[in-house]
Amino acid sequence: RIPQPGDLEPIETASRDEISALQLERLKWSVRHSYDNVAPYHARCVEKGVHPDDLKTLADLAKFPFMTKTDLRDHYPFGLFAVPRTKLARLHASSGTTGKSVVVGYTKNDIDNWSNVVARSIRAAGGRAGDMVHIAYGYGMFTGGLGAHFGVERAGCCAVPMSGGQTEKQVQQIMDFKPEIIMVTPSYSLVIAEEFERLGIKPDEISLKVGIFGAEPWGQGMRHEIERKLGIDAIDIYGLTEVMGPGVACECIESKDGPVIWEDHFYPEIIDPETGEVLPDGEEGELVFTSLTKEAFPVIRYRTRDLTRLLPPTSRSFRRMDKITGRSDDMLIIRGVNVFPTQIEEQILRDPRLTGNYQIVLTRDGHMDNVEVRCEVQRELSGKLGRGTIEEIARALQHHIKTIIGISTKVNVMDFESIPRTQTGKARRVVDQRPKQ
Ligand code: ADP
Ligand code: K
Repeated sequence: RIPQPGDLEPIETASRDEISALQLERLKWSVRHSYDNVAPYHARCVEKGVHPDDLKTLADLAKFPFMTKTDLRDHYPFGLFAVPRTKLARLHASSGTTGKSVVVGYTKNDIDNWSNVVARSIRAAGGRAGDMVHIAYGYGMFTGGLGAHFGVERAGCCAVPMSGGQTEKQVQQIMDFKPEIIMVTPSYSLVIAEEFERLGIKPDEISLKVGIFGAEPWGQGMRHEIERKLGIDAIDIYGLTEVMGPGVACECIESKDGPVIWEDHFYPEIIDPETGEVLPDGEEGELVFTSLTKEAFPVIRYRTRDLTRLLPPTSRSFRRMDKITGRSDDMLIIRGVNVFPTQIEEQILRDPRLTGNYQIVLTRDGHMDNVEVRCEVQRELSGKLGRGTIEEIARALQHHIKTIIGISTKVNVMDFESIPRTQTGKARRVVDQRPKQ
């Protein structure tokens, strides 16, 4: 399923000079477009004493102000749109994992560009025209379902618009229709995989070859778990509503070394989240995006709050991003130690007896934060392990979390399916029961 040179668009293998030249030309247009058409952005630039004419090189972008999620909320619903409402073709809203949702808009050209980058992502993941794609991302205001859908059709594939939920029906349909590809959140893919297990269907009896997973953080351990349970290649797709939706970046099946950023449409920077200073490639910080072609909802230096690094090109001419370690607001500070749920996930999945379903429950006892890690044994072991083995699993995990992450936890190894499953997409990994400050 590795794409051949003829399957790629010329820009995917262009020289870095060609890419930079295209980026600069588009960047100038995008900054000018925001400045001229988005009043709050104009005001922000005036306040900072910068003008679109100051943009002579890509590095000059650092002089321009940031945009944050708060800006979107402050100008809810349409205050940051750059086109009149008669030019809009569609609205979406963020799923609101954190706080109130935000609304974004697209022109017909925006939908066209979005479809193209999702189609490119599907090809990068090993999809080809003629494939059937089971889409289990939620349809609706969430960008996942419809974003994937239009890309699937653009790639010349057949879309199965299943949406989330109804797990038994998902599995039945996959068995009946035999799609080659599934697009879904990693956490819901595990729920689907468990339903196959329950029915006694083996990975090699499942038609799926490739899964394209995004919308939430997931680590290498989770990748291996999903690949093993569904018998597929698991590919990472990244995106966010404010910048467009899924398909801002996607991994290539031949290298599986982090999502390739579609840099001809989205210009990435990594900044120090404290100082706002731009960091060199390779250093970890907050990912910031500037849209290069968007008409309805351009974003200039939008702070994603996602933490990662920029990596050099490998399978394509574009740079890659490392797996997201977490978003800055997902970060737990536990007795002074910064912890991301995915770090705990990684330790859990070192033990093949445990599933990728877990929950971190935080409580407070006086001034002490207590952390309970709830995890589950695999279906075939459920109810069959002795007390001693369960305790041994818990002790080993506790020890790994302590020595590698540096926090003391109480580990609760539970029966299979003790932890609630997501039906609609993103898993709820952290249950914070600490009193609000
Ligand atoms: P919300 O902010 O309400 O969750 P979105 O659905 O737009 O709304 O979610 C976008 C966010 O989802 C990203 O900023 C990132 O934190 C997360 N995300 C999306 N894709 C991935 C991925 N492949 N890996 C890790 N995190 C991801
Ligand atoms: K999210």
